[in-house]
Amino acid sequence: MPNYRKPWAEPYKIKVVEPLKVTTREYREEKMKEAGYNTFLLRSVDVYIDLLTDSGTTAMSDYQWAGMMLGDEAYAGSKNFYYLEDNVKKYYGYKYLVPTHQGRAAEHLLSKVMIKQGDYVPGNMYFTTTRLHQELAGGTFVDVIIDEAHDPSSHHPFKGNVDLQKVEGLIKKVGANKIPYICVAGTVNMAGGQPQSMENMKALRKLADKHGLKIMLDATRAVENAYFVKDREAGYANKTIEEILLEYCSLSDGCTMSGKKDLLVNIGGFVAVNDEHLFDELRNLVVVYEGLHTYGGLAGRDMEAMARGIEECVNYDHIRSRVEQVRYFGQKLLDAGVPIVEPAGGHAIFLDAKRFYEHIPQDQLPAQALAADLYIESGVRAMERGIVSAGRNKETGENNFPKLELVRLTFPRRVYTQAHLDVAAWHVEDLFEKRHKAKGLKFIYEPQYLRFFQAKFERLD
Ligand code: PLI
Repeated sequence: MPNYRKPWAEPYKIKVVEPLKVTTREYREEKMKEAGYNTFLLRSVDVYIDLLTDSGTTAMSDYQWAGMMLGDEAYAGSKNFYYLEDNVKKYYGYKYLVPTHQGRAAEHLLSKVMIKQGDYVPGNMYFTTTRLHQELAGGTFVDVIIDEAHDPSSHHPFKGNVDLQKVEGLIKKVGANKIPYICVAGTVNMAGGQPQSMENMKALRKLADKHGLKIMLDATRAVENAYFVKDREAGYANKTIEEILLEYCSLSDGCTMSGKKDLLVNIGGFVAVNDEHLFDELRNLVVVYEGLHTYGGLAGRDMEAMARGIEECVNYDHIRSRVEQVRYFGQKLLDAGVPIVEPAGGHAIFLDAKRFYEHIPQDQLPAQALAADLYIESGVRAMERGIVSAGRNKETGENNFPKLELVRLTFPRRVYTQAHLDVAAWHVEDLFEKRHKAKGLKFIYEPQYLRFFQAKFERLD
């Protein structure tokens, strides 16, 4: 037997390729300046390895592409909708489905239907679009994630867990009638792609039942969460991903979904619930904002691809390679002493900009600067997840100062090979060695909503 670790490989082979453009440092410096030091404003043709997001950037399988040809583009009652509905029931367990064009559209509908002015919505850390829709509907988001989630060096295996005492505290303070639902995500994107344990979700269910509260799941990466439960939680090693996913969802009353992540599609989402009355309201509202309730802003072919994506994403070999690829990248950085959020998350590795650029204070936007510098040095595109993403306080208008000041390197599903990961890791390590030269940034343009997408910056001298 060889004396090295048994290797694993991506469980697919490549049938179609898309060439990558290699550019010079001078070219990228110019492009970054033009983009106002915001990686969202770069053109993707100028990017070498694109780790901006895992959202909609998936490579679909031949099975999904074949399904695209079976799109039933009827305005009403498309057969692809019924297939999707069957698969949502079978794999996620929810009774009623309302398709939407993507995740934030599902959040929009759910928030509008469930939240009233003056309500409070507890959640295991905010997500940008989720919180904004809750706020636009008149609610106030309250973070109830465990404290370890805000500590990038904590090795807690389930940093996505809800702190039940924080939820109890909120119920005591505002009363259960001011809480339309508890919003739970697994995995938790902004915490570093960290999972929630089944034990924690079960305990939360008990607490919610005691107070007559609903739990709404952000199931966008619930399959990745299921992989972590199987890998880390006692009693789950011999259960299938399908079994774990069903059990997890059964502890909630419904979900919002961005199909652009776990479900391996380039566009699509849905909201799914068990309560018939709530379904009725959602189905009524979807026709206002998205389209008829049997397409919700999607083409028939998109629903077909998503239905097939559900079947593929629960495959153990797929989800293992997906999460292990991320872990592999994280381990390379750790071995080189680069500060990252630990343990590695499900979809991304998050650089800890507070430790990476120790000399840049948070109000000089160290994570934004780090993402810009990484692009200039290497052509690798990442994303800020710190003070810029956290936006301003809805009442005072002051900047929110999140404890986590991160740069996210996010891995599209089935797109890059281990060699791409090696190249990207090498560049991060190289930048870490030169970190002392880095300078901060300041805003020169700040949009009102979700400012990180379109803001522009200038270098500080
Ligand atoms: O990008 P959407 O509208 O399909 O989905 C919004 C959304 C909801 N929940 C979670 C946990 C997300 O991660 C999410 C979108 N995430 C993006 C775009 C990302 O880059 O992480």
